[in-house]
Amino acid sequence: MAREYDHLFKLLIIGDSGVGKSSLLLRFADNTFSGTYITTIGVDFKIRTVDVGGEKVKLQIWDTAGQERFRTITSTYYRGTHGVIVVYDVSSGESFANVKRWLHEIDQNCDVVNRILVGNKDDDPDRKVVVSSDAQRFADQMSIQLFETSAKDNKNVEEMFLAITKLVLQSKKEQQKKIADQPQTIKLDGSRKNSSKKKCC
Ligand SMILES: Nc1nc2c(ncn2[C@@H]2O[C@H](COP(=O)(O)OP(=O)(O)O)[C@@H](O)[C@H]2O)c(=O)[nH]1
Ligand SMILES: [Mg+2]
Repeated sequence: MAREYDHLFKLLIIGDSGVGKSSLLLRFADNTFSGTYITTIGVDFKIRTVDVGGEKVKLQIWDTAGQERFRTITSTYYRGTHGVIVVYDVSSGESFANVKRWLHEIDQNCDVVNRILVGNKDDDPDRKVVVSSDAQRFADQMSIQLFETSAKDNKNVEEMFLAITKLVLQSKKEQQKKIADQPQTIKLDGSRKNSSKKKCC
């Protein structure tokens, strides 16, 4: 029987309330969009399996269920996370200004994690206040890839999720290679080095 998947990754979507996190998840996982505020999607996460270069990657994507209103997310959400999607709304300067706080929160909870920056609601030029070039400059400074998306118009959503998936897959392969290249040493006391609690994955 064919294997269900080759890799299982946990992704997290964070950012200010109302920027469209739940909408991005519903677009990607169910290909639907609702014009109303999505207070809850009924479950903590959604699953979608994607193909990356012939490998099946099962994504478990967690939504924050409204706790982002308090501008902080409990550290249990971050546990075991491979990739974090940080979302702002291109029609809200405040949500863009808050990206720094969200990045800081990731740093506090994770030693090693892949990140991607997303400017959502990029579907109405009249309402756009976060200029692409400013966002791109900030993303470059932080060494993060930037995607401008619209969950409403289904613009760049697939591309963005695939990009973070590829980053996570690449990190996993680099890590595996590092381990394979290391000389084999067995510690007799069974202790493990590097058992930092903060490490997300
Ligand atoms: N124009 C536009 N509106 C969007 C988009 N994504 C979400 N919204 C709307 O923004 C509001 C908040 O979306 P929601 O997904 O609940 O945001 P969350 O609080 O970050 O999860 C809802 O009214 C959505 O319909 C988008 O890409 N374009
Ligand atoms: Mg939501």
